[in-house]
Amino acid sequence: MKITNARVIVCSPDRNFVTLKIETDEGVYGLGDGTLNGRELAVASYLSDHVLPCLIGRDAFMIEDIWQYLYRGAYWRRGPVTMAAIGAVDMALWDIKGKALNTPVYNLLGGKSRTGVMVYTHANGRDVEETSDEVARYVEQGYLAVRAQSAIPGLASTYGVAKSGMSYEPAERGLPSESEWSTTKYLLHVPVLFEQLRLRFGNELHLLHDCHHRLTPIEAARLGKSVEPYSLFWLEDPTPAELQASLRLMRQHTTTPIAIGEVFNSIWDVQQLITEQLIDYLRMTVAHSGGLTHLRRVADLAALYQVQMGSHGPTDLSPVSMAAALHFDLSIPNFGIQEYMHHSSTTNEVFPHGYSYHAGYMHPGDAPGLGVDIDEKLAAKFPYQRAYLPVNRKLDGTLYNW
Ligand code: KDG
Ligand code: MG
Repeated sequence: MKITNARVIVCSPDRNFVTLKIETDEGVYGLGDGTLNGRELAVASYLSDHVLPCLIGRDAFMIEDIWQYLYRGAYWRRGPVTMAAIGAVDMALWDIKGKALNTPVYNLLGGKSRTGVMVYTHANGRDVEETSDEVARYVEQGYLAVRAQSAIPGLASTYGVAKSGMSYEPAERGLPSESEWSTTKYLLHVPVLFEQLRLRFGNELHLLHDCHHRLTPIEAARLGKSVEPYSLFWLEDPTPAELQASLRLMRQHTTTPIAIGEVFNSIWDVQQLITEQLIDYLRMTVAHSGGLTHLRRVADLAALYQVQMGSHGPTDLSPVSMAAALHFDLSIPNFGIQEYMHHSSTTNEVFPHGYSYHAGYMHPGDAPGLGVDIDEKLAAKFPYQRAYLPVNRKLDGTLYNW
């Protein structure tokens, strides 16, 4: 089955997405997601200008060889733009193979290891009470796990918390806005939030929290210790982990489980975190980690060290990524939990899909391939709009870790 055409579709149905469509001489096509929040056009150019011309005429079934060709052949390895582009190609090829063999992608990955994929969703609010009411709303919908974030008293805006009356979306249209940060205020506030949530919801609900890389290792250790009484499912991105060894310090002080990895792209970015058992959950995602071909290798390494996978699944990955993640989660042995933020109805209309949610679990569906399509006519009505993630500064103006 030969690749005859490949093109990038950039659209913005409420937010920007980069979708790759690969077509073959047998009429079967596949979709891949190459969305990199705030840097979308860099991936689109990497694909259109440098990768796609090399794909024409290749055998679409040679997924491994094409992966190695794009990774090793480029000379310049790793990095989010490169790995998102390779990820998009890889996803599209698994989609094609599934459709050609008339089976869902999870069957190509070894078949189901479980009946459903436990997901967590996001509750956030302007104060503890509003966040708590959001958690209650999701508990009513059957969620078994909820990530809770609340605005920090005394700060004008907090990343990860929606503006009043709007659903939370990480990027904002236009040039980057700036948020304020105070570690002192944050460390005082988070234990109060979780104390209240445990009082209201008891001990069985899985509660998660994202620090968005804001703390130094010793501050992260302190936070991990102070929330121990509230048994978090995980504390995410407590400290930026480019310096993987810094997690040793946190580990020495707390038994709160740690999740890291949504900004990482290759097995080399997490090797020390995994082999020294410095984390409990790995957040790398199919889209930004070179696709299913590479993430499977990462997951296998993680399994040797009892690290479970807990993939990133925000709205800034398209439904194509969500589907790929669910096929992956359903099949791997060391699955932990999957993030699930809800796409807008316009996004869902542009990307019709077969995955579904029921009582705390998701399922990718049994359609051949990934089970997602794109309505190109509708997508064309929503052209790209410049958008960025906010920039973060301390109260004295210092540009701070994000
Ligand atoms: O693009 C960045 C967002 O996806 C990220 O900030 C959201 O931290 C996030 C999460 O855990 O979903
Ligand atoms: Mg996160």
